[in-house]
Parts: sequence; C-alpha cells; structure tokens
Amino acid sequence: MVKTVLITGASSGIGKATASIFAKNGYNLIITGRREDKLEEVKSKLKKKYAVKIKTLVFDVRKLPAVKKAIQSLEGEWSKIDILVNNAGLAMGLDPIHKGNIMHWETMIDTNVKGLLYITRLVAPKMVERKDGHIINICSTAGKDIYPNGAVYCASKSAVDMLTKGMRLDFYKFGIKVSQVAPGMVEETEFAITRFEGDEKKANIYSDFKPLSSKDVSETIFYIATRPKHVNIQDVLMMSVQQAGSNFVDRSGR
Ligand code: NDP
Ligand code: 8X3
Repeated sequence: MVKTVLITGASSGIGKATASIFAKNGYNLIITGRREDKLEEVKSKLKKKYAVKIKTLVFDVRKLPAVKKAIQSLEGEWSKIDILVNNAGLAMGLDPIHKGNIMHWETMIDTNVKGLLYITRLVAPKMVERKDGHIINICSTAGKDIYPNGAVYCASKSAVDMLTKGMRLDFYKFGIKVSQVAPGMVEETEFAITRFEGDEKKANIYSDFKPLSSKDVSETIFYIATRPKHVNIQDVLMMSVQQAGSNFVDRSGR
C-alpha cells in the first residue's frame, strides 16, 4: 500500500528537499505552502521524475479557517495521511527584546507554534481513529539553546520541542509515532533571506563555514519515517561539523 506524506512548507528549503526524497521512494505527497507557483514547480519537477501522486494545497498555516478548509477538502485516498511533517516555519529579525518588531513576533509565534498546532489538530484525529500514523516536527537548535537577539524565534522553537513531547504523551497509546528533528544552521533554504527580509548582505551567513544542507535534513526525516513499526526515533539534534551549538560556529572557512 502506497503511503501518503503531508509536508507543510514544501515550496522551498527543507520541506522541498523532504518532498523530493519521499517522492523518490514512491510515497504520494501532499505539499503545502502559500506560494502556489513554487508548489506547482516542485510538483511538476517531481512528477517528471517519479511515478507518484502529488497534491498541492495553498494556504497560510496562521489562518485557521484556511487550514480547516484545506485539510477538510482532502477526500478518498488523500484523506488518509500516514505521515505529517510539520515543517512550515520561519524566523524574522534578529533584535534584542527592547528593539524587537512586534509584527515579527506575531508572525513567528503564529506560524511556528499556532500553525503547527492547527495542522496537527486537523490531521491527528484520523490517525487516532486508525491507530496509525507518524508526526514529525521540525524544531531547531534554537529550540534547545538560546542565542542573543533570537529570543522570540528560540522561544517559538522551544515551544515546538515541548509540543513534540506533549503530542507523544497524548498519542503513544494510539500507536502514533511522534518524532522531531532539531537541525542547526541549514543552507539551500530561504531561511536567512526571510529572516532579514530580502537583505542579501545580512542573509549571507553561510559563506564562511559549511552548514548542513536541506538534503542532509531531509535524509534524517526520511530515516525517521522508515524505521520498523515498533521503533520511534524521538528526537534528532543535528549540526554541521563546524557548528557545536547555537553560539559556536567555526567560521574559519568552508
Ligand atoms: P524556507 O524559508 O526555505 O522554508 C520555509 C517554508 O515554510 C516555506 O515553504 C514557506 O512556504 C513555509 N511557510 C512559512 N510561513 C508559512 C505560512 N504562514 N503558511 C504556510 N507556509 C509557510 O526555510 P527552511 O527550509 O530552513 O525552514 C523549514 C523549517 O526548518 C522551519 O520550521 C525552520 O524554522 C526550520 N529550521 C531551519 C533551519 C535553517 O537554518 N534553515 C535550521 C533549523 C530549523 P511559503 O513561503 O510558500 O508559504
Ligand atoms: C535555524 C537555526 O541558529 O539560524 O533554526 O536559528 S538558527
């Protein structure tokens, strides 16, 4: 039986790489994001290479009515989601609290925390009914360790860390796996350009060391998703060799 994986935030970065590895391995995909053109591009590239079914859902995870409409539109085979990858997320700004942009805070909390909860609330009931399913949350080293000027992003990812643990307690008795990947800095993503609102100079944060790639993270997600039925990988903290923690990056060159 072909499995279906729903990946939020699959229009770029880690989500896009995750869509690719699952398609390569014969999974049907539901890929989501706000940018329809990017999702269609991902879909058509993958459809050309792999004989899998792909559905795109365009919505903003911060908007509960839109999330409801999108998830409730899934019918027939699409309504059976085997794996949910809660990946959509972002950082905005890098400022001390007393100078923080409150709209940035709202966006990070609404996306990284409330959006992840909305999706899970709508997808999980059918997993509970079937007593089968797997939820994989994308956290960050930022959810494990604070860094200066990143308090709100770190807090939002720390919330993801705790939500992962809470979901596991709520779902384990239904045979549902809950896992998490917490990566350090990852290139081949739009993370930095989003954080610095298109300022390429400020977003140039990966040129003096070799960070993880989106492919590295996607391979870990795929590994977690493909363990035997009785095995749950609870949490993977992964960084590039040149990173030893949120505040320790060897920037001596790639
Ligand atoms: P990208 O910016 O490349 O990807 C972010 C994805 O999230 C996009 O597909 C974007 O789609 C989607 N997204 C953002 N906001 C919303 C929204 N409101 N509604 C729906 N979709 C949304 O960055 P990454 O791939 O790096 O980020 C993926 C996850 O990985 C995030 O949760 C991030 O916090 C986490 N992470 C990233 C690290 C890094 O260094 N890059 C390290 C550790 C964790 P669209 O714009 O089309 O809506
Ligand atoms: C992304 C990693 O250190 O840039 O979550 O915040 S970091």
